[in-house]
Amino acid sequence: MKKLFTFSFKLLLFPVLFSCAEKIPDIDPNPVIPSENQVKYQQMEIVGFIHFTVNTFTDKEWGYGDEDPSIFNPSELDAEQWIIAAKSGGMKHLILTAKHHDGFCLWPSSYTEHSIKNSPYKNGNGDIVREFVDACRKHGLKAGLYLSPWDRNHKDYGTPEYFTYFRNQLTELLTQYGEINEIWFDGANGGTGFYGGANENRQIDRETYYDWNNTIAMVKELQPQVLIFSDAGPDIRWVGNEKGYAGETFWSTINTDNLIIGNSDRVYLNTGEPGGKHWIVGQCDVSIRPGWFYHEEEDSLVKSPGELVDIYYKSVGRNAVLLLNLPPDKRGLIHENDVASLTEFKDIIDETYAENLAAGAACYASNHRFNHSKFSPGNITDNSTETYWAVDDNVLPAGITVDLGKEILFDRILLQEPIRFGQRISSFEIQIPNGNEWETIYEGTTIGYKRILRLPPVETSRIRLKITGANNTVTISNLGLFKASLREP
Ligand code: FUL
Repeated sequence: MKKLFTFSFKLLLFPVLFSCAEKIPDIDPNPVIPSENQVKYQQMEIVGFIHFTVNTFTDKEWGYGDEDPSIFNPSELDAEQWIIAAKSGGMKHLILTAKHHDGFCLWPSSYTEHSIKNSPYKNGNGDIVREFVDACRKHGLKAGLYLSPWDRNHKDYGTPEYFTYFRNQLTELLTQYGEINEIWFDGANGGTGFYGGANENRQIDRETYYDWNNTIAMVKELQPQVLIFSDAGPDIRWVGNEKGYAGETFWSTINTDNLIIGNSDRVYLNTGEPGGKHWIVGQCDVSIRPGWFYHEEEDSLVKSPGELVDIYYKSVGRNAVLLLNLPPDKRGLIHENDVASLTEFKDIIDETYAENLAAGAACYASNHRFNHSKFSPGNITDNSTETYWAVDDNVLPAGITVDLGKEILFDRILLQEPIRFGQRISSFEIQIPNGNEWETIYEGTTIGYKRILRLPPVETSRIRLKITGANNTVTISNLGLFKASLREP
């Protein structure tokens, strides 16, 4: 009875609400939603890493910190070549290792002699951070910087003096190079090192040493728009592995109270938590080669376009951002093999997603909010992530059918939620007609910003998305159908 009353009351109110204020009552956002900058970051989908330091010249992955700066001498360094290579792989943003664990600085920091200023590169007058940010800007990419908290060179590492040094370096990077889009804090911290000649093992308390809350506040004060990556965010988070895979169930929400930079539960990072109090974009880091730095013997071990495509589906296709590393070689250039594989990877993705076979298809849903066009079922096939289908509150399960008008063959399904309202869907099914019944051909969990399903080829004239679990009013912004490029694995 009460339900009936609410229902008819809503109907009565409906024309009044729309005609008077012309304001359509939207769905309520979830308690936890992304910031505008986090949405923009997620929309970039593929970003890149540039790992470059003394290791490139010593053939190591982790420099000890005792390297002589004179070994750092790239013969043909061209930061624009990095950017052009990155763009051919679809990257919209790059992150450079301004300082890796060895402590060697790619910019002439005033706080140390262990830097490019004591190298032969440009007779000690070089600044690769500057060359990098300038090249990014010239080619329309966003620039981010990696500053390793662990420093195996610095004599004071482990004492409060080093912490001041670390903050001074952050200040240099955030005040001398214009707008920086991301600061990347690595979790690897503590162990053996040169430490100014002490050659010992030093450990720090990962929870307290960097006074992270205040360090993060300092970074944001210097550049309010900058996004900070670490195991614990606050803006972008590690997904618990360096293989480029997000969990099949992947929530952008998580509780940072359970996270410590460099000491977090990897399984938790890999899935997040539906009721998590913080929105932290997942970022899947992986190198195009076995190592993060360039090693000649890995020239034949560059990941194939097919392997990169697989990683794309396990990162971007699972609601995360792909961070792919391209390490410059001793010349200071991204190697030809890496460029070739990256370019073909992007061509394959572009070929697959060139035509949405569901574009403009008619859609039907048993329910759409207030029966208003703002929430119309057709919004999921209009190729816009700004429009969305939504149902009335508390309608679950919620089904929507896409009528393709004729039999269509596809093997990729792309689903999107309008994440400005939060992440809602926890379970769904994909169904196709089988006689008079709907047959479920796929069962999934999360969707988020983007979920791509890889299926064996399906031929049908109608497809139904049935949302069976959600933490708030069901809404979907996009359903796309695609046929994979024949070059896809
Ligand atoms: C790790 C580091 O130890 C690796 O050298 C690399 O920088 C990778 C992205 O993060 O934790």
